[in-house]
Amino acid sequence: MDLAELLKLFRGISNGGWDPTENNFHLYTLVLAAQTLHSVGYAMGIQRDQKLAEANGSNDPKAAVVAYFGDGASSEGDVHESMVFAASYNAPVVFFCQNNHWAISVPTEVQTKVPLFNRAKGYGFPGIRVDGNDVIAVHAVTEWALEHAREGRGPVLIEAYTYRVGAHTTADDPTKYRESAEEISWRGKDPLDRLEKYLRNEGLADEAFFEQVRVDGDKLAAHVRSTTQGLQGPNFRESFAGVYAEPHPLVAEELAWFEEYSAGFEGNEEEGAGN
Ligand SMILES: Cc1ncc(C[n+]2csc(CCOP(=O)(O)OP(=O)(O)O)c2C)c(N)n1
Ligand SMILES: [Mg+2]
Repeated sequence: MDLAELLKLFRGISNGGWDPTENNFHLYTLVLAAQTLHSVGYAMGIQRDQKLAEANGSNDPKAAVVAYFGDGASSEGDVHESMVFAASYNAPVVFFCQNNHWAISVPTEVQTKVPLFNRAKGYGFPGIRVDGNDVIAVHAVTEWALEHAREGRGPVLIEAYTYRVGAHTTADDPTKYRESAEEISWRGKDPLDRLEKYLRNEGLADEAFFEQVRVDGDKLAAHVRSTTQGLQGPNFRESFAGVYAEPHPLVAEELAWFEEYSAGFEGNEEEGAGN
């Protein structure tokens, strides 16, 4: 999907923003780890649909779900519950934990006393640690895990071992809680540089290819910048309209209050209070 479309959510302009069915890509949840529960529920739905389809003689390719979450998110109860359910129902789901060593200022050692992939053993399904800075290895492991899930062999936990070289957000200052030496050593393992070196060494891509990648990248960046900068402020009425499918008196009451409150911002844009 268009990255600029996705950034509407980050700008607070949209509560979701895209149609999950269009690209088979679900909406983000800002509530850490909630997506693992959604994924297992969805995977259990797939499982039931497939049983019905097979009973009706269908030979359609089988589907599975991948749920992405961080090392910090792995401490949430939601992850535990979803792994219990995934194992109990042998759900076609791949849990992909991006262990980038940090959850804002909290290091992974605080989140877990064992390597994260080992947790899968306790739930009764395979757990694999992969070098998260090795693009090809991550792709291969994900493909294997998805095939495992699609074939009805149950869930898999992948731990992609990597590092967050930058700050968590623009409001975060990593110099307050970690040594820059750690950052520098991981910068040397940059996955893109590494892939480029590999492709060059193996003679799999020539200079023209890398030049094209640079041109495409610059074009995409320019598109994302101009589209994002051109986005209008949020329409707060949409937030109220999306709470329930049917009108609800309490929502209507709260919207009326908010409209009155917004109207108090004399001289500002109509949407001023919603920004
Ligand atoms: C349930 C919940 N608690 C707290 C937060 C605030 N929060 C946002 S990101 C974050 C850290 C996430 O760390 P990690 O899962 O390691 O993901 P990373 O940012 O490293 O990709 C926290 C605590 C939240 N969004 N949801
Ligand atoms: Mg993290």
